[in-house]
Amino acid sequence: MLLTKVRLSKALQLTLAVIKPDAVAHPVMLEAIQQKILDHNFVIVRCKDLVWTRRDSERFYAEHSGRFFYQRLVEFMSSGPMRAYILAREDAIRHWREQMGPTKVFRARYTDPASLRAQFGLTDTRNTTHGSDSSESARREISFFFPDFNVEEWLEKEEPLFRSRQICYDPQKHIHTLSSPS
Ligand code: 3AN
Repeated sequence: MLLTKVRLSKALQLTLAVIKPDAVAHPVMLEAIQQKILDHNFVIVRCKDLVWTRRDSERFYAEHSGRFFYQRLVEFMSSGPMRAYILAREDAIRHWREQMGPTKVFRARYTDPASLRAQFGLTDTRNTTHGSDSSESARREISFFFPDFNVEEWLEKEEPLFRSRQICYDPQKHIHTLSSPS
């Protein structure tokens, strides 16, 4: 367990972040993305590795059915292991999307060369990461990936504790936990 030095003074927002199969397949990319999450002071509330069925992929991306890239997307997202996180931070949704960069890798390389998609993205489909784009989609997506997690309850009970107590990082489980009150 590592004690972190993060001071969390502002209200924490939750977002859903996913490392997609293209990046999980490469240990160096996976490690770099995980490090970026820690370096940018996100609190990792939950983390899990999972593999989607094609049906999971179709349900999650239902809003894109009919788009030219839909078949390619659902196939890719059910092609191998992914890592999903619930992240907390002040303005977490915007900050995580900033770290990802634009959807299109070619554009990302021009406009946001330090972003994850610019650095590691292969194509517009295989673009390393996912992040919720609003608090409504964060709620929906968190419950899609973590059906047992209660957003309201966490915001009410855990959020104040994460802001008032010291937190520790568990490198084995890849999550932050509260240190015991002194
Ligand atoms: P973002 O992930 O940046 O929020 P969305 O929600 O528009 O982007 O698209 C969901 C996913 O669909 C993207 N992450 C990407 O994998 C895929 N996608 C979006 N646009 C394209 C495109 N023009 N060509 C290929 N794949 C795309």
